[in-house]
Amino acid sequence: MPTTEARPRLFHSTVLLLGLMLLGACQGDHPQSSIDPRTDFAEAIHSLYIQVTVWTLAILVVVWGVLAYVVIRFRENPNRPAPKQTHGHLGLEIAWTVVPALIVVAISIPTIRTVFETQRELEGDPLIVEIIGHRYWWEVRYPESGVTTANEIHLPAGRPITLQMNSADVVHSFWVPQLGGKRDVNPLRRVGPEGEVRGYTYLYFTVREPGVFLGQCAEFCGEGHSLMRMRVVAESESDFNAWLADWQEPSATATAPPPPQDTTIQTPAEDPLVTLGRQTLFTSTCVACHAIQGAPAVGVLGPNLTRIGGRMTIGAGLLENTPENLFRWIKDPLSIKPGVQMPGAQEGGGGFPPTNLTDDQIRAIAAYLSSLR
Ligand code: HEC
Ligand SMILES: [Cu+2]
Repeated sequence: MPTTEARPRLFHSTVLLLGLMLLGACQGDHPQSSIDPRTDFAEAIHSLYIQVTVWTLAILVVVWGVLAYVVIRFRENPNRPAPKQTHGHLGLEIAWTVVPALIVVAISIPTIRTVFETQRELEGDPLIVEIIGHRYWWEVRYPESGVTTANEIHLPAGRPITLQMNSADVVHSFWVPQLGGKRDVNPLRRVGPEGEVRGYTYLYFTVREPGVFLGQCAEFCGEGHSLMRMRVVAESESDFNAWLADWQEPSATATAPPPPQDTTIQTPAEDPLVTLGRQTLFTSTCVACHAIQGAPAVGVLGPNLTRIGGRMTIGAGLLENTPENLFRWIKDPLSIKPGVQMPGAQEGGGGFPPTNLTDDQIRAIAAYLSSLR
C-alpha cells in the first residue's frame, strides 16, 4: 500500500512511462503501417480516414469544451446559491439529434464515393495478376505471360493493377497495408449464366513508386495463419518486364546440362552437389507437389519453385532464402510453421508420408534449389 507521499511519485512515473511508450511508437521502421499509403487506393482510404478523424476530433473538442465549462463554472461553492435547475429542453434535444445526424450524412457522402471509386477497374491497360490463397501461402499467376510464382508479387510501379483473387481451400484475406485495405479471398466459385466464373474478389490500384511492401493473411485460416506472409516488389516497368521475361524461361540449371557436342571445348563442370540435388529431388515426392519450369516437376499442391533461388524468402516470407534455411525447411518444415501442408524428412505432412531423406541428400537439394535463379 503506497503511503500518501509515495502516491504523487507513483502517478508521475506512470505518466512518464506511458509518455515514453507513446514516443517509442513514433520511431523505427513500420513496414506494415496502414497510415503510409503508397497507391491511389490506399490514398483514397487514407484521406477518408483523415476526414473522419477531423470530424471526430472537432466533436471531441466541442463536447469536452462544454463539459469543462460546466464543471468549472457550476462547481460547488458554499458561498453561492445553487444554479438554476432545468428539466428537459426541447431546443437542445432537437439540436443534439439533428447535428449528429448531419455529421453522419457529411461522413457518409465521401465514404460512399470512396467505396464506388475503389471498386472499379482502373483505366489504361491494367495488368491482371491472379492471387490464390492456400493454407499457408500465396500463389501468384500472371495469366498473360504464363508465369506462376509464390509469396513474392512483382508488380510494375505506375501501371494500373487488377488483382483477381480466390482461394484453394478456406477463406483468407489479402492484406498489404501500404497498398490498401484488406480483401477476403473465397473458395467459392460459381459459374454465371454466360459461363463466366464468379466468386473472385478484386483489388484495383496503381503503385506510385518502386518499393517492397509487406503483408500477411488477415483472416484466421488455421494453425499456420500468422505465418502466412507475402511481399510485393514494385519495380520500374522495364525492370518488371525483364523479370517477367526471365521467369518465362527455365533457369539454366533446371535440368542437367547437355553433354558437350565438341569434346575439345572445356565446359566448366557443374557442382556435383547440384547434380545430386537435382537427381534426388526428381526422384522424391517433392515433384508431386512442386513445379519447376523446364524440369520434370509439375505438381500444383505447393508453391511453384521455378527460379526459387532468385526469391528473397522461403516459407511464405518466413525465412531468408539461404541454402542453410532451405535445408532447415526441407528437413523439418513443421518445426518452422505449425500446420504446414508439406512432409519433412521424419514427419508426414499435406497427406504425404515423411520423405526419409538423409541430411546429405537434403543439403544437395538445397544446393540445387539455390542454383535455380
Ligand atoms: C504434400 C505436398 C508437398 C510435398 C510432397 C513437398 N512439398 Fe514443399 N511445400 C508444400 C507446400 C504446401 C508448401 C508451402 C508451405 C507454406 O509456406 O505454408 C511448400 C513449401 C516448400 C518450399 C518453400 C517455397 C516457398 O515458396 O516459400 C520449398 C523450398 C519446398 N517446399 C521444397 C520441397 C522439397 C525439396 C520437397 C521434397 C523433399 C517438398 N517440398 C515436398 C507442399 C509439398
Ligand atoms: Cu490465411
